[in-house]
Amino acid sequence: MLNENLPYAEVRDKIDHAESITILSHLNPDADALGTALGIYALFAKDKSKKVEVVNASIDLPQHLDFLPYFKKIKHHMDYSQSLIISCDCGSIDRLGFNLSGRDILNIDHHQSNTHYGTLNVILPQYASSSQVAFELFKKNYVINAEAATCFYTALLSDTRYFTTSSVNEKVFSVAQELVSRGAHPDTISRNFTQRRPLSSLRILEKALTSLSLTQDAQVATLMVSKKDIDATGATVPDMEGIADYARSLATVEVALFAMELDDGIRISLRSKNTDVSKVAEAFGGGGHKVAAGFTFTYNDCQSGLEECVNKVLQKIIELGLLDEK
Ligand SMILES: [Mn+2]
Repeated sequence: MLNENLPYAEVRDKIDHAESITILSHLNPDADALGTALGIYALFAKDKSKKVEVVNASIDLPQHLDFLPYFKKIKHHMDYSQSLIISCDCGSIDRLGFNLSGRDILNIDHHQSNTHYGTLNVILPQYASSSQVAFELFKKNYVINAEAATCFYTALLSDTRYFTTSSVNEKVFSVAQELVSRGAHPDTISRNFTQRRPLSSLRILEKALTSLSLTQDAQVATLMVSKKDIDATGATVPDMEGIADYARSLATVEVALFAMELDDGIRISLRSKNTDVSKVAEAFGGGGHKVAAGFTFTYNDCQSGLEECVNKVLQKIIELGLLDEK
């Protein structure tokens, strides 16, 4: 079934008129960002009439996603200066990591907080993943081959936490079914996605769990890892994805907060069961979804480090009265 509200003709027109295309996704990309970008890349990879590049500004990519078709094609700089930009899963233009002023941008996303920075914006917050948006947008006029289906399915599996989030509905399963019918293999993808993590990801999880503390009648859980922990385990930012989910899994916990002391600032990842944590992230200049959001404190904001940052976020959760609303 097609969604007739989508701008199929405008998208095809933009792509038809573009001599070259640059597919971008957000800094520190997750599986939805890269799966969506690589899935779109797969639609054009064999089309010799068009120059297409897939680029992400972060050097550290989640290496366990290297099973995605065309993963090795991802570059960290843009070669085309006049190309059509297709941005994937990225709520604000600065999170793409390049100067894109004056560029033609097709913005494909599902973040409620998206700032509509594109020249054409296809933002569907009711969809479970950006790959679902891309699949619905491209399936009318482009052949969704097995490579694209594999990428889009992986992205959907990841953003729905294996089909367990509140965004999962009948439509999500029908998209999954359409992707499987186009050549995505659920067993291979699940095995590749969940059973190839590096040792450093468990070592840093151990450090994070040791720091667990509960406040607000055990409704808020905090976890943190210091620069020292990160150095000692050799963990990368992608290794730390999903750590906040462990704290959220506790029966009493409504909001989980995970703080990472990184080189460029202290990154805060927020997860909740039902509380709207995107309001907290937005208060600090970040964004995200109702139950999964994040932002980064620069060291100017938080000179005395991790604990001060965590306290600021706890204060904000209380100040916004979020725990009372749920
Ligand atoms: Mn996403």
